[in-house]
Amino acid sequence: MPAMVALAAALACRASAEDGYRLWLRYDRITDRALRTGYAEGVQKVILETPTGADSPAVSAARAELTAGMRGLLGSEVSVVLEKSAGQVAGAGAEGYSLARRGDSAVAIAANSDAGALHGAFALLRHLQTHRPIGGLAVTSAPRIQRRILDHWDNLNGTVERGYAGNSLWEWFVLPDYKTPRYRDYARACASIGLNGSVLTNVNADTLALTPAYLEKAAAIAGELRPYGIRTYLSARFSAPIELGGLRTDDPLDPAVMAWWRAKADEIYRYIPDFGGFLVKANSEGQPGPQDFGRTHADGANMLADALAPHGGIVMWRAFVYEVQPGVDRVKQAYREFTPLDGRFRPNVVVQIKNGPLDFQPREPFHPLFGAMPRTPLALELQITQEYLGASIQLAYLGPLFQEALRSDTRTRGPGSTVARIVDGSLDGHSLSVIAGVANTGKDRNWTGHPLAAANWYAFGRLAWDHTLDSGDIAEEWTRMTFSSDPDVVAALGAMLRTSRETVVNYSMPLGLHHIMATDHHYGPGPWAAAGRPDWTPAYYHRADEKGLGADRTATGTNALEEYSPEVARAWGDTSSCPEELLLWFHHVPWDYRMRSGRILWDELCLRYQRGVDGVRQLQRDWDSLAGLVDGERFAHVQALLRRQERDAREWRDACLLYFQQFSKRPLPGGVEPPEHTLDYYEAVQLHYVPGTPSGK
Ligand code: GCW
Repeated sequence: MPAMVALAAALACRASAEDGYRLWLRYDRITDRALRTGYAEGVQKVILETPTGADSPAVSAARAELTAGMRGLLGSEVSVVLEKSAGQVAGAGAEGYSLARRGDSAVAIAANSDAGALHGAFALLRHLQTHRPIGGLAVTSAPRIQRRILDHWDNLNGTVERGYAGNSLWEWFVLPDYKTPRYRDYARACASIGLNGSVLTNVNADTLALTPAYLEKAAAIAGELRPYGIRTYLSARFSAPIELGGLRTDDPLDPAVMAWWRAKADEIYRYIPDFGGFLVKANSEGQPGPQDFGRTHADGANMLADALAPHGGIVMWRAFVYEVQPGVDRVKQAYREFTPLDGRFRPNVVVQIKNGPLDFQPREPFHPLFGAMPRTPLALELQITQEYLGASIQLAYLGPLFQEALRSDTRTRGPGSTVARIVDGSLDGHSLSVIAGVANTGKDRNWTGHPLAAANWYAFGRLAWDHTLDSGDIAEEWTRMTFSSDPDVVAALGAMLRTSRETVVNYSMPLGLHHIMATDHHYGPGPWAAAGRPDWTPAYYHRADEKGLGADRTATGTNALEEYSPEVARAWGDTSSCPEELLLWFHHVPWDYRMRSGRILWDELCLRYQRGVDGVRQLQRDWDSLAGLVDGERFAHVQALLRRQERDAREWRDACLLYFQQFSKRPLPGGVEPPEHTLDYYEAVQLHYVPGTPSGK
């Protein structure tokens, strides 16, 4: 081959090798020779100990992964053998595993199920990928939450609501005939971080998904996910009996409606024998539901639950409900609707609640329903896709947000009544437990758009498996697996990931501000925006006036605090003990209020916005320091996106400060850069065709 052609081929090969497709499952050769040799000697053989000791799709997936992984990481062949385990593996639960040395040259992965063995295989590979010692290898791990699910807001036409990584992964039109290899790779990625379920379709549901033709397609996807222990679920549109069945009603207490759903459930299980169940958005944002017939959420959920129960399916009934009700704060409504129903749901129903009472804002207090329905299993819904944190254009590592949500102490049953313990069922003794993350995946070659956004998928899975893990440690693990274990890379990228979410909070909605984004597409600032409904209008939330800023949710205001435990309400109800991060969520605070820094609110607000911009510049410096230490393709991509993020951050700062300055009538304090344009300029900014936007203008 002529030299130039060879060079071009080599470059092309290198470039495509680092396009992000392999995610954290890269298995590139470990360059540290001593380490590699040590691993190769210590892991010549892997023994999979399972209850049957027999082959199965999950076992062969584990074998394939170990073989490819070891070959890649170590350049050596590993022999994988099966053994029947002697008895229960203590501490491994149904899906967990234990890893231990067997003599000098083998490792045993013991599990109580084949899925557990697969999880163990991924754990062993992770162990090596992150360069941990294998000397005294002794790890036992089991998931704390039973169902760990990705919710895809994917539409049957291929678009993804709030999806920023291209079209849907599911190629409905060519299914069931063609099954892209991506389905397997998706399943591998999910299984490798401990996930075990996928809701394929958007909660703003299309009844077409429940027709035989589409069930056949869904069954084809289910078949690809199954070997990796990933169960398939679908969203269900409540009006399906009318739309598909030709019934005159969807009244959940109507025997014909019940019979229709029973027959539909039976049909689904004929296509997908291990179907997980339904996710339902009802009587929310225009979706049909039981209230259309004067029935309750419990009536609706129970009717579906009864249809699924004979097959072992569950209903995940969302609590994301709000209607314009004069005098009732939007953030109070779900609590008012759902708490009276506690104890009235079937055992195979979970009520699925977003982390905060509003809608996935950059920071929210925990949702007051957590702890308020002890007789009902409550699922936590987190948003992995960055609807309000810069889409897949801005870097926001969400591990800290997820951790903050999970560790929030509701105090409803004394100290330690954390959201995590409510969700995992341990606080109230529930056996059904669910955690869901709204996926950020799409057909982009690198799966998640921003080359660093896959860290959010990763962090969700790891925390869903074990909510006691630290999000900073998870960031480091992901960095090592996805980029490199070079200490400079680990330090710089680790710092970027750890700080990025707070940086986004600072330049967009600091100090508890919320819902001040642009209408509809939600990308960029819009505190002035005037949408139709009052509760879609930023002023409903920021309440800026000449006196001050923030929503009064104390007893003198909407009293949303009354929905929290007395301890929490007391602490948050007083500006002096309310965390400053939540101050403007709960209080209307005078512009000259003295903050803990000694500065007045206005000055502090300005400096927070500036800190956000400075934070992005720090991200840029950190990333630039990695030139030559990470591959050129991802380096250039992230560098370009950070440039855009810096511009976006300045726009947020300038637009919001100019807007709020109309009310505060105070100058910008020292240290805050003067705005580039006038307020009119920012108010006139119009973005078009922002990805992931339902109306798509
Ligand atoms: O966050 C809002 C989104 C909607 C979404 C809705 C929900 C799927 O803007 O796009 O609809 O929440 O969670 O149901």
